[in-house]
Amino acid sequence: MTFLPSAAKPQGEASRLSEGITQEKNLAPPLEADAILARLPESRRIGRTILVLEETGSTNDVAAQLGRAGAPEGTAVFAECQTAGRGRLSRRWESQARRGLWFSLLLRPALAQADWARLTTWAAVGVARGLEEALPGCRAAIKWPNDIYLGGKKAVGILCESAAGPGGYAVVGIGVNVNQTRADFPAELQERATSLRNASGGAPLDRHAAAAALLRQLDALYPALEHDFAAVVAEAQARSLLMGRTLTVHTPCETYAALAEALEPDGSLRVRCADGSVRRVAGGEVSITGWQ
Ligand code: BT5
Repeated sequence: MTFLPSAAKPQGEASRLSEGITQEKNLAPPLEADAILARLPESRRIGRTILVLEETGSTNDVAAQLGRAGAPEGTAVFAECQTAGRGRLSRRWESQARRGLWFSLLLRPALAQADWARLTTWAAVGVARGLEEALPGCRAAIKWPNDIYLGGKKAVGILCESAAGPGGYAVVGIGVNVNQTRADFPAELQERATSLRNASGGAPLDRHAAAAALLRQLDALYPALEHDFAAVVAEAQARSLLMGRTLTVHTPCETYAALAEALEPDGSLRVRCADGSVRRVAGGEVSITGWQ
């Protein structure tokens, strides 16, 4: 708790804070750090320390504050509710209380900071494996670069942020829809978003087991970030929703149509334009033409 930022409400206050929230929310078992820790291997790096907050603005901000304060690599910050959960370009991330897993990992990869961009691909593959462990039989697909889809709908968003320089750190924020029903999502997301519960046919899932599956898979894959990134990229490509499809690519400078060909060794996307030219898309936004 030494590192706990002032804006974050620790879990001990949960019962006092819960007055006035809906009965259904109260019925969902609260997330307990100990119940996640008990399911993790002793040797882990990811999830070495786990903090669960009842409410905060964004777990990415809490993890960044911990990073600046020198907290150890692998610290995981979960929040039951985020009041300012965000996606890329400051887009809103719906983080309904006790329905999902809203968490951020504090990392200090032993790589040149130019290679920290690998974290998005690593997280996408690790989370995809974690979802498949949590929900046996499901198939998790990656919509490059940072979304995970189940049954054609978005179930997870990933937001990587970093601070360069000496003492630099990276924060990997992961939002997993676990127990929402369709009606729990705002109207504009109901056709595009899903949860593990929806994908499994309706029964609520144990969020502790799901959190532990995600952390275990991310931990198991962490050495590959440094030593076998080609295998991570190969798996991301095999899981990709984009390959062989016509995309609309939006960059800050232009918008153009292109065919998704492959992932490059650094995790960026190689596309082929109508005139035959090949481009490498390192960031920005892609949408599949004729799709959501
Ligand atoms: C993302 O951004 O998908 C990254 C989301 C990262 C969320 C985690 S939660 C823990 C940590 N703390 C944070 O504050 N953030 C991270 P992007 O690709 O820009 O997608 C954002 C878009 O996804 C929105 O504009 C909506 O269309 C859609 N969206 C919002 N909430 C959603 C939800 N719960 N499920 C599915 N789609 C959602």
